[in-house]
Amino acid sequence: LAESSGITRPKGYNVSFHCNPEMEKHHFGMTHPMKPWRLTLSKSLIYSYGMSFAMDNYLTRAATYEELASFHSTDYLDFLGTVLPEAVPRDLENQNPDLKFNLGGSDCPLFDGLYDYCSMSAGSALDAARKIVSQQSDIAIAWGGGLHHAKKAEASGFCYINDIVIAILELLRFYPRVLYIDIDVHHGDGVEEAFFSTDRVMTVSFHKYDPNNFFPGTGALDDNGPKSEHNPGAHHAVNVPLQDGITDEQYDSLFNNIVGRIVEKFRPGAIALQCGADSLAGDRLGRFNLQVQGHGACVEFCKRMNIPMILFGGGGYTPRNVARAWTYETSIAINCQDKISPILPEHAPWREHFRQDTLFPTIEQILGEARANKNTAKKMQDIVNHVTEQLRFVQS
Ligand code: VJV
Ligand code: CA
Ligand code: ZN
Repeated sequence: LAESSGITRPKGYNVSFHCNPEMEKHHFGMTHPMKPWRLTLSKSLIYSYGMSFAMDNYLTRAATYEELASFHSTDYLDFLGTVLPEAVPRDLENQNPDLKFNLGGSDCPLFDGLYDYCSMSAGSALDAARKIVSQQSDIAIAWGGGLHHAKKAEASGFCYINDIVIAILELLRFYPRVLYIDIDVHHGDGVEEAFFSTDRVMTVSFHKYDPNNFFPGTGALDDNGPKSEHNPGAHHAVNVPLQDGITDEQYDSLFNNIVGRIVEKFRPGAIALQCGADSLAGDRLGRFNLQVQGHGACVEFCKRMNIPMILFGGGGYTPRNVARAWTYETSIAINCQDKISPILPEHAPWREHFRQDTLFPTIEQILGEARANKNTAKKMQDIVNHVTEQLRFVQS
């Protein structure tokens, strides 16, 4: 299979792929936008292309309580580990005085096996981080991670455990500086907040920003870390607020410009890239016009810098497009993006679920008509100018 598809191991570097099929079986509820099954769909497309032959594949374990406690409070973990789905009365969601930590509402419901689901997601992320730290992998992939909203003692926006923060803490045992980049359509608030007071992590999130109408409402251009000059974390949070309908061309030019400058100045030893696929056109919750190519171009840009990197998943609420993006991005990691067929493999499971048989549907195929683009050239330039100015305060 690998030979017939022309996919071979990349020369001179290693890619590892970390997943736990048990994680994919969990359910947030019938109509909840977060569908762990999208991980099964993604993986089956990746395997159909024969890409597993070009990577080290690991079945990951669940993270231990102690590992989760490297970031989360034990009060929160103890509650998460013992609360039962029955704790939510069906007609009184969130009214139950026994529910705490923002658990049990419609965004962060309680479901069977919740604690297992969370510890598996964190386990994949930690395994990926350890492969990077031990230098056995140059790129480690954890599509089941990327749950960037979870706080030390609070669930938020479909996220309960912040696997990214836990993985970055592991990277910090070895690397003096880590760069976190977030291309999910939502602001990466949980990761930003976790590293607010250190200059060893820079965070940069690209997101739709509309404080009153789009979750979580934070991430303005001038939210750049603690204002106090005595706090080393000052200036180490970069926020790129965007509007509906941004295109591949605009996004990629902004991404390359901003990430290029940050890497030049901050010189990270490792990169953690959250690849939330809800920034794609046609996403159930997203508002952008990105295509699989434009989303993947961000991964390609980061890879070309030759810095050890973890690729995390994240959001993504139209599973067929999530699977396309994470498949294309896996092919970029193993450097076979020019070898794989743009036509989905004949034998790909759920092939009819993809609607079109291409890996790269056009905006017209996805949406009928493109969403209006509200991002002006002036706004884009203002963002670049602000970040350029901000970086003057970052020590190299
Ligand atoms: O906008 C919100 C919060 C509300 C309260 C809860 N209602 C349902 C929605 C409005 C203010 N939450 C966002 C959370 C987005 C999380 C994104 C996570 C990630 O991609 O960044 C990383 C994994 C939101 N937007 C849409 C919904 N919640 C939503 C939740 C549902 C739903 C439909 C939409 C929950 C259950 C059901 N339908 C059945
Ligand atoms: Ca983001
Ligand atoms: Zn999101």
